[in-house]
Amino acid sequence: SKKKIGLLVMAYGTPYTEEDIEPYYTHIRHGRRPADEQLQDLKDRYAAIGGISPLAEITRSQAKKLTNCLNKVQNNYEFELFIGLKHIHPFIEDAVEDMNKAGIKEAVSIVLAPHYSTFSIKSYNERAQKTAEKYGIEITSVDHWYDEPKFIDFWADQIQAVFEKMPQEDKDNVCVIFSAHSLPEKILQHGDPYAEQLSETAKLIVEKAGIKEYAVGWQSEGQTPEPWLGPDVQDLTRDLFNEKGYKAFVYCPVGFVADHLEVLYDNDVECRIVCEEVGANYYRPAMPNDDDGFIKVLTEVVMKKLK
Ligand code: FEC
Repeated sequence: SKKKIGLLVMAYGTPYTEEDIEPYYTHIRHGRRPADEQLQDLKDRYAAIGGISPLAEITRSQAKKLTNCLNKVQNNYEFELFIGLKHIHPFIEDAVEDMNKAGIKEAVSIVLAPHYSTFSIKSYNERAQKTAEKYGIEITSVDHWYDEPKFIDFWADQIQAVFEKMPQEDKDNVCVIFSAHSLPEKILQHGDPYAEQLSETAKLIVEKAGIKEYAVGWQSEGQTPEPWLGPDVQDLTRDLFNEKGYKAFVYCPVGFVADHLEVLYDNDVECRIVCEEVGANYYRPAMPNDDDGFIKVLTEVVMKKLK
């Protein structure tokens, strides 16, 4: 008979209602309440993408489809899904507690973000492990999957699809900009692999898709006085335009896996504005979301970890 195993799918989380925005933002800021104008600014950005983010629904759908797919591709395990979020309920700790209540002793975890950083994946995994230890649950954690061949293929295909629909003039003068969420520059002092992993993802996609001109940048940086990883994608767009006169930019926020605020606002609103300023065309391939091809990527990553 099949062995029961927990599947802990971790993701960032998003406010479910407007009232959730303040506690959510406070949690992101490690318990420090944002100033009124910062809070208003965030509320305005959510309003600009339609009120609340589609992320909650997308995360749920990705996790459910992954569970179904895992239960289809093999016969040794029966995966039981638990969703744990970083900044809103159900929190990572809640998910592990629920695992314990369900009698789970062994689990595998994956974070819905491809690149490893001490600020991101490490903190998700540590929170899960800490709670798991309390209950004697053994969790095997996936650390990263930024170079998974099917993941590279997925983005290469998405970019090709965008190229195919472009007018020839854009195709001949296009630059692809790869990006991930910026982090404080100080992570580099501790040998954090985050920046290298983003470069590697970009390089692999470029090779696979036969892209001629590309650049790597960072986006969505925080509002703190310390330096953040750069160049920021907006500055980068202006610089690239001034140097090379590109007629089109294709934004690939490969550090994210869903349509959410950081993509729908920071790319689709803010980067588009810069493109309009300089007179270039804005393109962004579809995000992975719950596309079957992307679910296969995650399935393969989890299965490899169990072997
Ligand atoms: O609700 C939505 O649709 C958007 C969800 C969302 C995702 C996301 C991904 C990442 N973040 C990462 C790091 C930071 C750091 C700060 C920070 C701030 C915010 C704010 C919102 C927010 N993040 Fe986020 N992030 C999402 C949402 N993030 C809202 C607060 C307002 C703002 O700054 O825009 C800075 C904290 C500070 O101020 O000190 C650092 C990283 C990722 C990608 C990896 C992952 O998904 O875990 C890294 C999705």
